[in-house]
Amino acid sequence: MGNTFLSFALLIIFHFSMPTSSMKLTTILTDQSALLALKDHVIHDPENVLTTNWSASAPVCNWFGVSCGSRHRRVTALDLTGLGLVGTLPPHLGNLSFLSLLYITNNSFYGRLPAQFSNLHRLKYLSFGNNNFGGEVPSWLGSLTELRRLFLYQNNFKGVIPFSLGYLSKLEFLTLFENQISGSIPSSIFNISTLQNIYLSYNKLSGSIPSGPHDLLSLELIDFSSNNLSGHIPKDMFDYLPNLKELYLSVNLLSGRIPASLFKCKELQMISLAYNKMEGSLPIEIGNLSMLQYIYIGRNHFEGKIPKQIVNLTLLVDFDCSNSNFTGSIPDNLGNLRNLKILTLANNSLTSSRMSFLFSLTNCRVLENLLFGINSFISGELPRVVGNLSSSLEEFSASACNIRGSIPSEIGNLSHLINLELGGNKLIGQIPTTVGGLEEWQSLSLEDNKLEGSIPPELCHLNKLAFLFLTNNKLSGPIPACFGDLTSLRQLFLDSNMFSSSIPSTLTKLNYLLILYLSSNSLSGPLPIDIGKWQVLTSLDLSNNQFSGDIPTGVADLKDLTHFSLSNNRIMGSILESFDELLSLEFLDLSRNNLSGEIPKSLVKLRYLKYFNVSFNRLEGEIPDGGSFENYTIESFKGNEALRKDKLPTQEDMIPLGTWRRFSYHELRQATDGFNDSRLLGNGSYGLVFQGNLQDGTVIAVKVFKLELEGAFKSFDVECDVLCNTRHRNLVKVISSCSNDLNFKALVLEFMPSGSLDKWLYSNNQYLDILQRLNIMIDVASALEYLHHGNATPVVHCDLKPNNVLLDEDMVAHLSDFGIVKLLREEVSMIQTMTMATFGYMAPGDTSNQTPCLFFHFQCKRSMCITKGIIYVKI
Ligand SMILES: *[C@@H]1O[C@H](CO)[C@@H](O)[C@H](O)[C@H]1NC(C)=O
Ligand SMILES: *[C@@H]1O[C@H](CO)[C@@H](O)[C@H](O)[C@H]1NC(C)=O
Ligand SMILES: *[C@@H]1O[C@H](CO)[C@@H](O)[C@H](O)[C@H]1NC(C)=O
Ligand SMILES: *[C@@H]1O[C@H](CO)[C@@H](O)[C@H](O)[C@H]1NC(C)=O
Ligand SMILES: *[C@@H]1O[C@H](CO)[C@@H](O)[C@H](O)[C@H]1NC(C)=O
Ligand SMILES: *[C@@H]1O[C@H](CO)[C@@H](O)[C@H](O)[C@H]1NC(C)=O
Ligand SMILES: *[C@@H]1O[C@H](CO)[C@@H](O)[C@H](O)[C@H]1NC(C)=O
Ligand SMILES: *[C@@H]1O[C@H](CO)[C@@H](O)[C@H](O)[C@H]1NC(C)=O
Ligand SMILES: *[C@@H]1O[C@H](CO)[C@@H](O)[C@H](O)[C@H]1NC(C)=O
Ligand SMILES: *[C@H]1O[C@@H](CO)[C@H](O)[C@@H](O)[C@@H]1NC(C)=O
Repeated sequence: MGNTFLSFALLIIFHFSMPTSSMKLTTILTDQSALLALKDHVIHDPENVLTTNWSASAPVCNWFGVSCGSRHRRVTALDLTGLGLVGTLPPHLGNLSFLSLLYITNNSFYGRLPAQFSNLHRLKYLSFGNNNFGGEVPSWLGSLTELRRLFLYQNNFKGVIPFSLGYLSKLEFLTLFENQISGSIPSSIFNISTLQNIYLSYNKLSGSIPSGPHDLLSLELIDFSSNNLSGHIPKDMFDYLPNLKELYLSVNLLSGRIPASLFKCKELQMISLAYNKMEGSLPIEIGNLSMLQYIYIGRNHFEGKIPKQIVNLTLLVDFDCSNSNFTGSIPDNLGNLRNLKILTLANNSLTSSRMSFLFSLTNCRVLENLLFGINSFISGELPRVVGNLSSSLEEFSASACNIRGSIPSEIGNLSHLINLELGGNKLIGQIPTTVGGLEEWQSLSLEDNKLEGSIPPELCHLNKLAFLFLTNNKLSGPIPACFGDLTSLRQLFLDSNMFSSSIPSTLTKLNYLLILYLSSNSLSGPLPIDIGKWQVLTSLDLSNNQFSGDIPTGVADLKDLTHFSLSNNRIMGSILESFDELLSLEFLDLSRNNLSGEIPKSLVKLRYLKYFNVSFNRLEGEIPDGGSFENYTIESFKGNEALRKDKLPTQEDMIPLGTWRRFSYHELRQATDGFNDSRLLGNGSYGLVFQGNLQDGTVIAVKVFKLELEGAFKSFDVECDVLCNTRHRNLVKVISSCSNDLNFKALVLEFMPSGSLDKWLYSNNQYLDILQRLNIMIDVASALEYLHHGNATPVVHCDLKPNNVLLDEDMVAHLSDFGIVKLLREEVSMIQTMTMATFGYMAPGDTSNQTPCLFFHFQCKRSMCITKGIIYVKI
């Protein structure tokens, strides 16, 4: 206020006393008051720049960030970049009529841009980048026709790109990335013949790219990536962009082929089309773009071969064609690409005879990342020549490529390797001892192979190793005691191997361990007494071993633990009261041990606990009440003879009521148009199945039991019993049941949109390929395996046939119709299994001359049912 008044007073005095130079002074004072207005609008000035330096007693032209013209002394530039200022911009700045540069970059200004700025007709350089400005991108920007650079990036601008920007006929840089701008790209901006760089990435732009030809001789960079652009890239887009060097169109919804006009851009150094829906091949003309350094075309639907012309691109640094549909062999002369640093071929259908491409790649002496995993047709052994790959190699990723044979010891030569991925192959033999030399190693993935022998102690030298994945191999021997030296370890997966002996006491030295999986081995002995040292552990799975002794009290110190399984061991003693301190727990499985005593009441405090299982122990007393315990079913507690059951949910409530949606007869009637025939999906052994549409749009299947049939009541009970007590991805899920005493009983089931397997097998117009058949087979076998072994009471389906196998939208099979299952309760199991010794299931032979292509067959032997999926495929 004071300043403004003073300026005003001065202004009047000068007006009267010095009339000749009044205009000049007036305008200098205008500039001063505009800047003081800005100072007033700044509410936070962390470096006190404006507060201390912008003083009315000093000439404006000496103020920090201000430059003036040498003759007229008017403010020509205001650069306040990176001062951490917070506030708004006052309209007064629109009075700085000589301003040619206004840089407000890297502050925290907010609010809208005042329309008065449209008076700044001399502005050439304008940046509001990296602030919190909002509102629409103003269309008056189009009147600042002297603009060369317009930077609005990293703000919260909304709305569309104004068509008027096309009037900025001298614009060279248009930079709008990281805003919330929507709508389509106006064709007008391609009319700006002076444009050099357009950055529109990370917005919400949609629609298609304006069609060409765009006659922009200066244009060097187009960045439209990370938007929602769709449609084809216009054919003529690149017709007259002879100087284009960088093209970024990745992460959009673009479709169609790469337009031929692109290959006219001989200066191109960067092509980024990744994450789109583009198709067709990578044209051989790619080899003509001899300046190319970066090609990113992964995550599209490209197909065909990688053109051999690619090896002419001698400047190429990075080539990524991953996650597409490329076929044919990997070129054998990629070694010509002497500048290649990153080669990503992963997740295609590429082939290579004996991995011959690796020999040539040894010539790429600066190669850092080589990824060719998930190419199931590669196959062959890993040649010893991998040891001759570039010594700069940091990543070698070849998972799921059908690699056979053993890991060559030469891998130990790759002294800068950080990440090695060879999971999901068919590797045999031992882990080579030479790995001990790979001091930079941080991640080693060898899971899902057939590696054997013991872990070489040399592995313990890798003191940067953070991730070790050895799951599902045939590794044996003890866990090396020297593992305690791997102090960087964060995740250790040794599960599903043949490790024996006890957990070495040194393992608790691994203070940073987050995940430890040791399940399904032959480990024994007590749990580490100082288990509490694993202070940041979030997941601990020790299930399916022979661990014994008590649960150490230190467990209570594992405050971050969310997942804890000790299932199927020989753990004794009681469940510690202090488990109630493990407040992060979501999953706790103590089933199948020798635990005794009571379940501590305090466990009800564990409010995130979603899964709790103490079944098959020797627990006694009452099941605690309340908290998350309200949600557990009998499954969690069964097999504990002395556990008092009166509090347990009754059969009707077996799926916790809270999670059930209740339906009235009326609702179901409405959903199925009064059980209309047109809604009929099928006819089960004891009921009709209707499709129902609930008012909220959910589609359900309603199985209405034919109560007039003898056995239907029992069937309802049995089906309820089975479905309510079993949960498996390949069983049809029950949503609710509805029963009004005597005359209506129904089950509300998950709707399976793809119908029954029967329908698919005998249809003339629907067809399942071999892979789908195999998957269905596996799904059904998994369901049976679960029914037979996954529960205390084995369940035998007894009516397995294609029309009881239902398919969801992803063609995952779900077994249904449990109306005549047999529950092999312990007391009768012997007798029943005897009679079932030759029991088998087979789909009824068909009547037409079309042989069913899929049979199921399994046998029950002794007290165990063994599931054997046998597929007869008709060719
Ligand atoms: C204001 O900053 C400018 C540029 O850094 C400097 O030359 C001038 O001396 C400063 N004035 C005051 C009063 O601090
Ligand atoms: C803005 O700040 C970022 C991060 O501190 C920095 O990288 C960038 O160069 C700055 N921009 C300008 C124009 O100073
Ligand atoms: C581009 O400029 C030409 C000539 O200046 C004009 O006729 C045309 O309408 C403009 N197109 C767009 C989309 O602005
Ligand atoms: C992207 O566009 C599609 C249609 O082309 C639309 O369905 C989707 O909602 C859009 N996504 C965003 C984030 O705007
Ligand atoms: C690409 O190069 C080949 C030979 O080097 C030439 O015949 C062809 O015309 C070129 N294609 C284009 C589109 O320039
Ligand atoms: C790959 O090609 C096959 C057959 O040409 C097609 O069915 C499949 O959808 C394609 N996959 C992708 C990811 O484009
Ligand atoms: C690739 O280079 C070779 C030799 O330098 C040349 O003969 C061939 O024509 C080039 N191919 C293309 C497509 O440019
Ligand atoms: C492989 O690529 C396809 C198609 O882009 C993608 O859907 C799939 O998730 C990828 N698989 C992996 C394991 O990345
Ligand atoms: C029981 O489960 C329901 C549904 O999953 C959930 O909303 C509720 O919070 C759970 N109750 C407790 C006490 O955990
Ligand atoms: C110019 O800016 C406007 C606000 O946009 C003020 O209201 C005017 O007082 C100011 N003019 C002068 C001469 O300072």
